[in-house]
Amino acid sequence: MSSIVTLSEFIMERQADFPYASGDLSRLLADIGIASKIVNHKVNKAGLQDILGAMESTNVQGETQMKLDVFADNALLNAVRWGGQVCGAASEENEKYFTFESEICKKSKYVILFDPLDGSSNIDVNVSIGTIFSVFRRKSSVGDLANVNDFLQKGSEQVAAGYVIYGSSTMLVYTTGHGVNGFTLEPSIGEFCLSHENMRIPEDGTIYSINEGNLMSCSPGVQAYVNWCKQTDKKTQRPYSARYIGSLVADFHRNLIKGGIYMYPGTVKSQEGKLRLQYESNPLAFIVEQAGGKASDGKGRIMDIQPSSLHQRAPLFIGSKNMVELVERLIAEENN
Ligand code: AHM
Ligand code: MG
Repeated sequence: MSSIVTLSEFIMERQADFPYASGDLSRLLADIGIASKIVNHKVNKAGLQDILGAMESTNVQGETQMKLDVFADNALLNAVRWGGQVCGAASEENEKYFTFESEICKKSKYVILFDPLDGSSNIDVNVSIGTIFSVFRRKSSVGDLANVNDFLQKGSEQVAAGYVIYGSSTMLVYTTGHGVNGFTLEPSIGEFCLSHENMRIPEDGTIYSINEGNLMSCSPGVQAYVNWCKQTDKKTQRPYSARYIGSLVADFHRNLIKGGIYMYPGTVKSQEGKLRLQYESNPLAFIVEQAGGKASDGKGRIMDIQPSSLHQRAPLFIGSKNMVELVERLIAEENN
């Protein structure tokens, strides 16, 4: 039997690859692993504990928050605040970012941004949901309080990013810019164990994921691409399969493994689409690029966008390299 490598063992092994690393990032990743186990526990029990249903409060995007969103948000915030490896945190569920005032936090080098429970409208119907996170080195001086510039950095500045999918099994997938690795939670021992080493996304795929109900209000380039996906062509194995769960982490995870493209384009009503650049698109973009894929807003690289506000949205085309390049090309052609 091959030996099992747990997330903590793997993180520690990898830290040894960087001789000057202080271990702070490793500890932060371990804290996130622990928080996600707490969230996982709650997600699995959701049906039993009457925790389902909308709370009174709505989040900054005006959407109804589910109770589990609040729980996951608190679990992550507490884990990173008490872990002491970040000087601040921003979450999709909160309008303002948090600065952590303890001496240990003020002396830390990093900030974290996260979407604590993405796809939460799916909780009620037992469909996979996820947590997404993104870590940056702070811009402000070590010892000071975090400020807004720490959170408004381009995705290309990320030092780590990852997601947890609460699905038929629970998995944590992350990158620190040296490839992508996936860990499956083994419930009997309560540990994430290395299950998907050095994940690579196929350059081409046969799956396209988009909320096609919106297609008529998408740009002609996006419509042209979706129509192309549906045409018959033996050589490119078309028509492709349409697969849309409506839960970004789950749609992304499937396409990462099988090859495919996920799209949330701008629409007439919402030019910038729906997804948030810093909480959703950037972290997944970092992962997909590290796995050999691409992430674009339809015109250029997601991770090159300079954010100007904390909850900014951007169109997203993410997945297999050749698929993303083709949709970019069709968008450019239609625009000319
Ligand atoms: P959320 O952050 O409020 O959960 O919204 C993000 C979710 C994604 O998980 C999913 O891909 C998308 O919204 C689905 O949106 P739509 O229902 O418009 O297709
Ligand atoms: Mg979300």
